[in-house]
Amino acid sequence: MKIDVVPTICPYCGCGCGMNLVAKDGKVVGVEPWKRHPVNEGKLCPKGNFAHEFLHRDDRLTTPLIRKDGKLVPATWDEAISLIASKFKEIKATYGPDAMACFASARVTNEENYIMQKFARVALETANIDHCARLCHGTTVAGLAKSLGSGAMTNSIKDIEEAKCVFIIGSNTFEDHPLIARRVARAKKAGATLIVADPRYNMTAKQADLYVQFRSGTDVALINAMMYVILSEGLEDKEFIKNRTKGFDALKEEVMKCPPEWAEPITGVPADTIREMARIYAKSGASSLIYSMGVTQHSTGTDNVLSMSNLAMLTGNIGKRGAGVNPLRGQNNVQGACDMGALPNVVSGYQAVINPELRAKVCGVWGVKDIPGKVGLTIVEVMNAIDEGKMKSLFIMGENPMVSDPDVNHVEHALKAIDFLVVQDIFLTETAELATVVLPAAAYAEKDGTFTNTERRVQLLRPAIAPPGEAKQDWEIICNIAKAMGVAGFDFKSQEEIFEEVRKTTPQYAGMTYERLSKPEALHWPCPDTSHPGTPILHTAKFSHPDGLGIFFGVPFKYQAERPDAEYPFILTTGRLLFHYHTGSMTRRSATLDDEVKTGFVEINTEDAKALGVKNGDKVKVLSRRGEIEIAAKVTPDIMKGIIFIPFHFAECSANKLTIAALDPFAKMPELKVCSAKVEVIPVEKKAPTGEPVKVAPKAGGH
Ligand SMILES: Nc1nc2c(c(=O)[nH]1)N[C@H]1C(S)=C(S)[C@@H](COP(=O)(O)OP(=O)(O)OC[C@H]3O[C@@H](n4cnc5c(=O)[nH]c(N)nc54)[C@H](O)[C@@H]3O)O[C@H]1N2
Ligand SMILES: Nc1nc2c(c(=O)[nH]1)N[C@H]1C(S)=C(S)[C@@H](COP(=O)(O)OP(=O)(O)OC[C@H]3O[C@@H](n4cnc5c(=O)[nH]c(N)nc54)[C@H](O)[C@@H]3O)O[C@H]1N2
Ligand code: SF4
Ligand SMILES: [Mo]
Repeated sequence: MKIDVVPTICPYCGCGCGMNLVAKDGKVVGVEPWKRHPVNEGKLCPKGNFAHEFLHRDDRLTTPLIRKDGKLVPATWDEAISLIASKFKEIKATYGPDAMACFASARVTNEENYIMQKFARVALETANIDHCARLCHGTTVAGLAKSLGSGAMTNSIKDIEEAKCVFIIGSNTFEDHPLIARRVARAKKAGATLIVADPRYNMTAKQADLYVQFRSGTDVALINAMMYVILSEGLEDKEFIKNRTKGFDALKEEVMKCPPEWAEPITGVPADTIREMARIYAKSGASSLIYSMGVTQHSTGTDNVLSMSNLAMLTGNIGKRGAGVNPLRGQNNVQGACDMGALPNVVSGYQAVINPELRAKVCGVWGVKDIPGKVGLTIVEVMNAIDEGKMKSLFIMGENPMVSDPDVNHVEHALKAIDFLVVQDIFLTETAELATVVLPAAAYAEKDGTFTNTERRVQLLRPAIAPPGEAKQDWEIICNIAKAMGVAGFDFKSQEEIFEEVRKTTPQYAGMTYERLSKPEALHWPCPDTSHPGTPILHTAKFSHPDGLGIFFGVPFKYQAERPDAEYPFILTTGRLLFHYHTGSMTRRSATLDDEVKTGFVEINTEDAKALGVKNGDKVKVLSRRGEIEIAAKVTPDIMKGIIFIPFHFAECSANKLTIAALDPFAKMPELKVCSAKVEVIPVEKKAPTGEPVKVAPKAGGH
């Protein structure tokens, strides 16, 4: 019997906590703290603590599966790879590369994402490569690129401790980024004021000194009114505005139309509360602004993000310690998947595909003449293109759109209609069940490679065990398909070899080596050469635009795409719970986590529930213009009147059967955080056949 303790990185959220996997006889039997890890200093949240439980489930995918006579049956790797290679070649020859698309994954390594986007661009010669960042911080990448020149968290996680004020808006940090929340709690203990603005009095709001409940979809109105207060009381940082920014007049013109009394009926926040939050934020000396999905997942998401940087620049709260604009990146490697160019408009290092010089540079390293120079389709656009008969093949690695995309009835229709669907995952997900070929991948504990966390820290994974059955590394599978198609440039022997190529094409990563990354501190990009120490704080002296200036934008308030009316009177918002992760493919297979919350529920405000005649635990029907679900009601005063909330983790009562695919015009982000819905009481005789009341998990929502 041999026990190994292997230091690696948590496979769930973007905090990027370090942890030790305890392996015995080829199995991971537990997780131990990594005490000196700079992100989490030995602490883990429940998902990290139980991150080994799904690894040895007997429903892990262990062989390729091919659909024969309508059924998925086991096949050899040779069969699977040669079928995929010949189908891809046939579809490319018949319909052209525009009829093909690939989805990369924020769950797998940088190297694997790099290979996926190279595969799309070089082997399929298609521009259609995207991943779930589209549904997540796509608007952050677009908005911060416009205002600051670069779309990432400006300060480090540890730096939050130095804030004098932490302003959290649209982020349930204590449930969704618990080890960043720990830094917020420490800042507060040291005297910082915590302001939380959110439509739900969630676990994070409960820690606040000032909690501001406001209506979903009204962020721009709230922030504009805060800036009105700041300007009319002379609280802006005049030196900073003069020396480091441009566009102030446009901002001022728009903001001065938005007094707090104007914002009050739109947001539902008393004008005096808006004044109070503006004063605390502007006067603290170092205010850290933290935001996440509540801000980004809107058809006005880019506008919302611009408002965040407007507010920070107006008060000089950027480029210094304890301050910053801090979008908390969601997935363990969503920052990295974006850095690696798993996006339809840029190759690795955010180099625009429409720029011939940048393209030529990358093509030089790849040894190819050219790659597609146009911007490809995004996730929702790919689903629409399938519907229109224009998209014939889709290769999905590590995503589960049948649960995570908006309007899943539409997604299901599309994925059933497409000619050739390949899904590469660790489990047979709702999406994999619709595939023509399913490919079994190795999970995080079975691989090396790197993840980049939310603060741009690039960290090394280390394998603790071998993959189950015949499952293979994601990078290896993609390279095998490319080689079977006869395409050169995919002859890699390890993730480290791939990383060496990443360094050549990606300026931000050029100075990193596996050896340098093997230290616990790792390195924050940009790290342009091997003597560079990395960059924990961005924009200290200048912004990333060519002239070094940050840009203000006057942002007029716009309502969401679908507003409540007599037929659908509620605003439906969606999001997450502490114990579950996205589509539940891993957390619902982890006994300890699954035990905490077994299924979904809809949060309804106590007064609304009374008016509807709904009691806590009643099964109700929730309907939108796109679909309907049956779900247990959780009656609570914690949610604002007129708003209902459904966690999107549970396929059997899927929030995304209801959500809307209305898109932000710049980032093509769907409006996952607001649509209109109605709630209907299910008459008693239609309840569960046993007559038993529907159980609501006791700890649902982390309360
Ligand atoms: N436990 C757990 N942790 C996770 C994940 C998970 O699935 N489970 N997923 C990871 C990923 S990929 C991501 S992106 C992050 C997301 O992390 P968060 O952004 O914290 O997650 P959400 O619950 O989607 O939304 C945050 C909050 O936005 C609020 N909100 C709703 N509508 C609005 C609005 O119009 N404006 C504002 N300002 N707020 C609004 C909701 O009430 C909610 O409390 O979490 C990461 N961490
Ligand atoms: N209504 C609503 N919908 C949402 C959101 C919301 O707030 N509300 N949030 C959106 C956001 S922010 C996000 S990020 C998306 C997430 O959407 P998805 O990325 O589709 O969700 P996940 O469940 O994380 O799916 C990842 C898949 O990768 C698999 N996987 C894990 N590790 C590996 C590996 O090493 N290799 C391979 N090949 N596969 C692996 C998992 O089993 C899982 O099936 O959901 C979005 N959808
Ligand atoms: S905070 Fe995030 S990275 Fe850390 S243990 Fe929890 S899920 Fe894992
Ligand atoms: Mo996300």
